[in-house]
Amino acid sequence: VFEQLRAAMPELTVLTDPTSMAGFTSDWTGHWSSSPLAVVQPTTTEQVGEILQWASAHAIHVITQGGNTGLVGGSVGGSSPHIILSTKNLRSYAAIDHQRRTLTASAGFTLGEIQEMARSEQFDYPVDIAARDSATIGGTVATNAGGIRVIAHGMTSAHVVGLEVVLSDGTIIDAVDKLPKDNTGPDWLRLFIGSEGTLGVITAVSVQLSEQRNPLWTALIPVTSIDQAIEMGLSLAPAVLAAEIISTASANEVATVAQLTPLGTDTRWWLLLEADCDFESAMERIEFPEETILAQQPSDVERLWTYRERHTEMISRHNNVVKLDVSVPLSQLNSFIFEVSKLVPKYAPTADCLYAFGHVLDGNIHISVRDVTDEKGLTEAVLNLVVECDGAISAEHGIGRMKTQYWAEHQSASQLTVWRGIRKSLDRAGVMNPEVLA
Ligand code: FAD
Ligand code: LAC
Ligand code: ZN
Repeated sequence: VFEQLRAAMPELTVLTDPTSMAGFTSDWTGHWSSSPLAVVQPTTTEQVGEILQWASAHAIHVITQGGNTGLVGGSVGGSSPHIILSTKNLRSYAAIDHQRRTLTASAGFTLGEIQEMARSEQFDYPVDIAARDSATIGGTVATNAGGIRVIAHGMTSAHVVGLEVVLSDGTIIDAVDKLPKDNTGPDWLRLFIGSEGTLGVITAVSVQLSEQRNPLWTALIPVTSIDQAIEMGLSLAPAVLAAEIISTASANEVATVAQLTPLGTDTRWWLLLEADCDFESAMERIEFPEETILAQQPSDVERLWTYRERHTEMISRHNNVVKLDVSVPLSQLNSFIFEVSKLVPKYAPTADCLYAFGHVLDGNIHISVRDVTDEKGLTEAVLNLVVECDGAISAEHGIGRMKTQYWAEHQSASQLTVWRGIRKSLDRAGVMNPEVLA
């Protein structure tokens, strides 16, 4: 079946042998993998169009893959015949429009590269995640990535001002250069933000840039409870630029991996707080405990962030890990984590197998559990608790393969009908990541 594709595009990279495909066939967690017919690496939007037309004609599923850092299994395929369409080589265009303060780039640039381009012109692209040097700008839009600066700047969706997308019938929709004021009908292109490869391939993105807001101080503060962390963070809003919670136990596991000094053990939690008010005015509102670690120089800032940012990597070294990413109303976060810690021993050897960390002021907590003996049981039990709290079963990672079944069971019939109608009208052949959000 590839002859037609190869004949139409002799210059297209089509990998079919298992060794060259190996870097694409397992996701970052190692939990999800697939055996694609091929990995294709287009370099232009037109090539993406031809590939999709060809796949639709042959009923071959298309799994779009950016940096392959997604944590919910959406970037690899299932058991049906599929190809992986890697967007990493879509790198032909990147430019800043100074007048509008926007940056437009092909989908394959990494988030880190986009941040750097913005900074080099004294702007800021304020979406930030630990996977910045691998995740693509297209992938961050496709997942509506959140991360460590949402509290100050919002999710990816807050910054997207234009998109170029290709539908499965090969149609190219070029709306990358939209005017800042364009109210000509509903903005249905925004449906592609967070669509996880199910509606089409995002080939280029235009984002609004911001003024740089740099922290005036960074501190790691011992706290006795999640509620205390929330109270401290809220007392400084809107100067807060990041507010992240980690437990002493998990930070000390990171310390071992990253060769850092362990944190004191007299407290259960630490709050990593950054703000752009001066520290003296912060002290008027917060009573910083004596053990607070205040960064004195840039290398300290980096060190304090290492305790937080290397959590996902450290946890991935364990076996049978379940990673859940949820949010609940702030007022319920403390009790939610307490309830989760009570149910963990039913699905893992001990309560110590739980790692709870994350973007505390967003109500977004990452629940990871190692050595899980009943993955489905644990996942359902935690997600049921989330639903009871009127929370969201995905805060920022998306639904992917991992949560699709649970998601479908908890959508109302009318919500599912609307979603399936949208999907059918944009992907008539039904080939775009069909097992995700299904
Ligand atoms: P991939 O993993 O390749 O794909 C993810 C999904 O998007 C798939 O369903 C895929 O089909 C689809 N997709 C990708 N590119 C396109 C495209 N161009 N067009 C259409 N569909 C596409 N996420 C957060 O939100 N916040 C965090 O703080 C955060 N921290 C992380 C830290 C680590 C260490 C790691 C490994 C991951 C983290 N993530 C985080 C998750 C991940 O980095 C994000 O979901 C990221 O946006 C995925 O980008 P990607 O290019 O790697 O996409
Ligand atoms: C983080 C990822 C797991 O915040 O979202 O580290
Ligand atoms: Zn996160």
